[in-house]
Amino acid sequence: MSLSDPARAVLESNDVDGSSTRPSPRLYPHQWLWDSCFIAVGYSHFNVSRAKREILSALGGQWENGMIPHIRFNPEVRDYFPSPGDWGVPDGKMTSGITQPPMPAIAAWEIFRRDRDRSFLEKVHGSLCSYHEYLHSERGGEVLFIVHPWESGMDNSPIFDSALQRIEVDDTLEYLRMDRDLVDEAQRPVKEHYDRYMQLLKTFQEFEYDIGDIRRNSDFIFEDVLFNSIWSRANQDLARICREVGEDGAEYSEWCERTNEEMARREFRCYDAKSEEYVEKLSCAAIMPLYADAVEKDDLAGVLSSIDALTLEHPICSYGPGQPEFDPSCYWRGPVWVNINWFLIRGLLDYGLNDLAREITGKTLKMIGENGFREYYNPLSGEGYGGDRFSWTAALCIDIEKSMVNGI
Ligand code: 9WN
Repeated sequence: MSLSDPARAVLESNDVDGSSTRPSPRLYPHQWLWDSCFIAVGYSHFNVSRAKREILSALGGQWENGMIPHIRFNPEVRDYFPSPGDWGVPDGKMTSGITQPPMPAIAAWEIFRRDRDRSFLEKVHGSLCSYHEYLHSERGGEVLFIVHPWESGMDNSPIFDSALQRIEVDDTLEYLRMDRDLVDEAQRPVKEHYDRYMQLLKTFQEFEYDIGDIRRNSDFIFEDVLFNSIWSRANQDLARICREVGEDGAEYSEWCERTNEEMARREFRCYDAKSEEYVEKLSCAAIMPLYADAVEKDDLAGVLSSIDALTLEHPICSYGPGQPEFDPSCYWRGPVWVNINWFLIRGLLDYGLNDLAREITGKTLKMIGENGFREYYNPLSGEGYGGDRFSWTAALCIDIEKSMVNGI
């Protein structure tokens, strides 16, 4: 039975106002940046104008300096933590003060592939360029740094543990989490992590969101391979968008090349830019260079062995089994996430590794079919966890099912 119909119903039921979507009805009641990009990819298959509105709404939160925030708050919802007040961003904007993996150009290109509507690209092109200019000039150029684990989207991945440990937490730090009332505590980040997430928000406010000051003073400055692989791919897509609207996108292609070269030179390892140490832990970030087209065809052995090491009954783990921090039920410390499987399937197809792509596609759809549109899943049992009726799981399920039908 096709999963696309129930998936579509999930997306429609999480619709807020015809132009933005909650990632999950109760746990995440606002609009998140990379979630909306995945959601738009799903919508592009059955309601392309709704897909466009989702992206335009996410871009609507863009700051004057080009940064696109990771959350756009719905002013009518008051019971989510951290609230706009906790972020204290300049000019009282109703957004968070950090970004997320730079997916908008990728989503815009996916939408364009469905209906070839250049006027949509013309509408988003300026905003996408200023976002990329911001990332390039403010976040390090070749390989970008992130200033909070939330920017990676893989919040409590063990790859961030030692960087987070450096952060000293004020005695005065007080906050009230709500996620633990909605989801089993054991499946969410622990208090030690939350304290540090919140301490970072205090640091940002202390430096009035000036990224130069934050770079010099904050204890968390991290160069993540997932974020950078998406950055690279987004530059390829932005170059294509530029060409479609009659502009020269060569600069973005160059940025993509340079990021790929530098990631390869670092053997695709994440880098703690504060302690100046490579992170040797195996996480799902290791598969992302395939999506960025950053791996030479002759050098595929390394990434294929990472895929193998991340594969249990239900591929693929967000963190490698066998390492001490692995936990099959805790968020980004082991569970399967459908967006990561989607990146992997796309990357494998780009490299012509169709058999493996087909295998992972089949297993992903089976897992969703048996366990519902959940936020994340146990890689051993397939049990679903976290938010229910999770939007990006539904959206990407539609896209994955389509690619299956189209014959991989
Ligand atoms: C913080 C919305 C977001 C995703 C992230 C995921 C989780 C938020 C949280 O939910 O992060 O941004 O409260 O934990 O880790 O990838 O975008 O679905």
